Amino acid sequence: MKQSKPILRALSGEILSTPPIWMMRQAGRYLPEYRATRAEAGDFLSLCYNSDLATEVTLQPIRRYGFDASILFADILLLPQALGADLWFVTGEGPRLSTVTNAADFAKLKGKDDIHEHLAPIYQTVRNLVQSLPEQTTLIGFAGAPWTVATYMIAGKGTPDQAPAHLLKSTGLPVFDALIDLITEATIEYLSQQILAGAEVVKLFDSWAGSLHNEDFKKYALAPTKRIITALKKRHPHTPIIAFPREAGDNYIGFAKATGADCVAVDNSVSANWIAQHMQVDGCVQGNLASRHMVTGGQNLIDDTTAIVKALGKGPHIFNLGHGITPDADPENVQLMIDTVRSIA
Ligand code: 1CP
Repeated sequence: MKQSKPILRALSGEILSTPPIWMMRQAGRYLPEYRATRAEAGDFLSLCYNSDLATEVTLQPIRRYGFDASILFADILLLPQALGADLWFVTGEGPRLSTVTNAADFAKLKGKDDIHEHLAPIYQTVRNLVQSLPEQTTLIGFAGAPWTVATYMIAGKGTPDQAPAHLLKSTGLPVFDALIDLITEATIEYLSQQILAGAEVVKLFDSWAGSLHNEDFKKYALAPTKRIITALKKRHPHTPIIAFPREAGDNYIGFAKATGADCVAVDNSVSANWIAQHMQVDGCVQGNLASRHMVTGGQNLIDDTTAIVKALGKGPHIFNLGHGITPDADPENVQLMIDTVRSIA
């Protein structure tokens, strides 16, 4: 199938003279219009579940910057909530969830097919976006990868080292494995519904993959990702999938081939030249400008942006940050990044 949207062309392996661009967390607190809509919604979760307002914030960065992709406005923690976990956000601190640390906690969770009523507003947001996005803009759906989602479900919050999840893995393996299994199966159903609603690409965020090593990486980052991709490809063979095993280091090498991902997103702990040499040989890559440039701007932003576009220009590439843009970013630096990328061609 010949694609015309730049992101879909890059994902199919085409080398474009100017890489398509989008940005992780492109709808977010650095934008005044996002803060206004969030205030109208009341709080972050109400914003996620209000399809009209979630559509609005998804469109805001597209209107302002004309990114090549929009990413559905939602959160990776909505799936645990759909599975029956309590979820709330503490202002200034982040997410809190009821914890899963033993068989009794696990038994209270719902099944993989019981999530859709809870997630119906998210599918509605996807349908709204299909109607309202510009013709050339690709719509990306997403979910958290099982390990990353499990770290939040086990600890009940974000943790710097994912210690509670590692502890359950070593002291309560049957519960840990059952949880990974349930999240894996539910994620297949969740992403499948996003695709049926109109998501053209889906992305799996494994933000904490970097804390898994050796066999653990294979078992809990690589294998669940492969299982999700294999199942989705069976149902939706033409939908490209981006995997993001953040801070995987050497484990990035061969990840696309081993999992069937069409593209691997890369953080900024590795250099663009390293990515070109070790990863782009297998296909499309996405990344990897340090998000701090969106705060600091200036010539350093221009230089690093230029270096990435040049290093990855000989293969299929989607320009992005190495991680999400932070709330203290200056919206003008985002424009400077885009202008720099588009001036290189
Ligand atoms: O307005 C606010 O105060 C909330 C900030 C916020 C936003 C804008 C959160 C809370 N989530 C989101 C949206 C979001 N989250 C998107 C929407 C699309 C976009 O990119 O614009 C996406 C894709 C996510 C994904 C997500 N949520 C991840 C994976 C990516 C990553 O950043 O590593 C993770 C780990 C989460 C959990 C989460 N949600 C929110 C916060 C503050 C966190 C991190 C908690 C922690 O510190 O561990």
